[in-house]
Amino acid sequence: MLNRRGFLEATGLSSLGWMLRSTIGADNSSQAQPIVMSTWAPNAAANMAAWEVLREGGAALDAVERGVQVPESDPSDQSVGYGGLPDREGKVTLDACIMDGRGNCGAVMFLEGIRHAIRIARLVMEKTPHVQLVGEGALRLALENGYRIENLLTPQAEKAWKQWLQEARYDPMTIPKLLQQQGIKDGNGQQHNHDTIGMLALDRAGFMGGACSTSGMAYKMRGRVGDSPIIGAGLFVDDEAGAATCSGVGEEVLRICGAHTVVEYLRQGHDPESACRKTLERLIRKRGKKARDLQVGFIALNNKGQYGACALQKGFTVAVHSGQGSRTFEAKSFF
Ligand code: SD4
Repeated sequence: MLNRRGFLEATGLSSLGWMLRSTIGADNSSQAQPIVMSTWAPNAAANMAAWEVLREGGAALDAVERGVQVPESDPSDQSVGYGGLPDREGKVTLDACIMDGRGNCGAVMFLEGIRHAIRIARLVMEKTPHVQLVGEGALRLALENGYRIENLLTPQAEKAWKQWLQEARYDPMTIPKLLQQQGIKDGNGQQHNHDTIGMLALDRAGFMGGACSTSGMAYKMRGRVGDSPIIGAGLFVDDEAGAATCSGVGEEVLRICGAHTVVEYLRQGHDPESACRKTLERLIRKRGKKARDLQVGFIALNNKGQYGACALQKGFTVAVHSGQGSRTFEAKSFF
């Protein structure tokens, strides 16, 4: 199946593509200033990998796919890919999605044994007529494309799971405390389990891309899928407005179609931080006092390259890289 670029080349429409690009692109100039941003400050390393692609004039979609693979391969990152904390049955199951700003997207959920879930999400996008593949079907696509099954459960993650089993109490807000008691830090140096990577990018041609990858909430029920691989919840990208992604308790993000809601606020003219804040206000209105015990953090990048973030609780950090260098900051929060 042809991807968008292949289609444009094959049909001689690439000049039309260029015209569209300058009409709907980042700032209506022929060259945008590339930029990449990610959930969680320690993902600055992932941004660097994405930046290598952007700096060379590469596509935002390729950049985010490259960047997200960094934590997917990092055994000390306990929320993503290899080394991710397992479900309550001791199995590591991965969720990921990828999207460009023209509505092309792909996702995998409940994928086992393949560390680079993001690559399989891209295969779904480019090699199938579908957007989402789950479990065995997603695994089959990976195997048909040359991937091999590997054990993603590291000894450290297994040890943490066995300790958790002693009480076996699932509560997204107390699990971070448990990990803290166990002295377990993830690869991001964070002592909690909300470390999904969500990455957004704007490339030189003015196109946007986003990717999100996670092992989900630690000790979840078998088969549980959160927000991260759901287009519109964990990630949404639209060249006409901007892009958003998030980290935190997926059930809460799903209730408000989080990332899509942020992008719609961008479309209405809100700056990125305000778009994230308005979306969280909606969550707070729906959840009332319960919101005080939850963590959700959004990041947003508009098609002019402006960015922002906001979270329910303190401690949600963000990493940004552009031609001006690297920056990390803590998002403003409600509580
Ligand atoms: C989920 N949003 O599966 C993810 C959790 C998360 O780091 O952010 N984990 O609900």
